[in-house]
Amino acid sequence: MVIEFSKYHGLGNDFILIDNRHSPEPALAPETAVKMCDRHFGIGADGVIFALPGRDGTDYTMKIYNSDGSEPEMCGNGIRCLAKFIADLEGTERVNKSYKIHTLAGVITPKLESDGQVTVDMGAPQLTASEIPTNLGSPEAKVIAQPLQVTGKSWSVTCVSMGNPHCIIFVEDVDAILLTKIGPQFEHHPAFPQRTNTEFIQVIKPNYLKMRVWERGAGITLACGTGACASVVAGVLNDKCDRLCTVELPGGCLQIEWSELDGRVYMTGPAEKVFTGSYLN
Ligand code: ZDP
Repeated sequence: MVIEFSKYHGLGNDFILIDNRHSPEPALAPETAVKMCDRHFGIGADGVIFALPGRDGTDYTMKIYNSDGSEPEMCGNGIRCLAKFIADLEGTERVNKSYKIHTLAGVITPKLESDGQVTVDMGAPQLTASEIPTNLGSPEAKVIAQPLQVTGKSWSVTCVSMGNPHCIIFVEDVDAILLTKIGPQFEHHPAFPQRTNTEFIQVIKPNYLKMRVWERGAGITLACGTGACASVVAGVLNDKCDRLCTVELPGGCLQIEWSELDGRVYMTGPAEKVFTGSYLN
């Protein structure tokens, strides 16, 4: 079988995009997505994203597989890529166009800006332990600067859901963190029944954070949009940063605002098409 695809990235967080507008069922099984994401034996990507028909009055539905075949609820960099992919498929004038996208984290609305960036209304963060989900503290309480034992050490963690789970840790020096060793131990810690994405954050200035991420189901990536949003929310909850903040990731910067007016998080960043191709399955 030949699978037509397009390759996009948002700050080096890269995705294989599939036109699946003809059916609500994704054209590929998760095992095929895993093979396509392999950087040596496949195309190479952090995930596979399908543009499916809209559900419940939305324009489109986004379905995503991580590179390990698991299915996350949401993907911030991925939805910016999806917005550009849809504009390319529709062949429409892009500027100021917004789309209502159905995701497992609710309706998310990306908008194409005149400078080529994409701003996404990511919705409101969820903060109670049961929503994240984590079994740290009581189910109805927020998890802010709670101690968690990992690698024989106590870390102060703050948990935020942007539809998908995030565990945020503020550190003095993000470059000193041994991500490949520590990341998996957070991801698979019994405190997180759905596993977790883990962000290490260094506060450079109140309006500028430096972040490194270990993603659930994908490992080290160059950027994580939902993670950048969750980190600014965590920074505000800990009085460490402003509500409007630049987040520097290994792949570049995102602008994040946790709006005081409506409580929603807005993310602005780039999304680029790299190539198209045919994959032989
Ligand atoms: O929650 C998860 O399992 C993540 N690995 C999903 C992907 C998140 C992403 N990096 C983002 O930008 O939000 C794509």
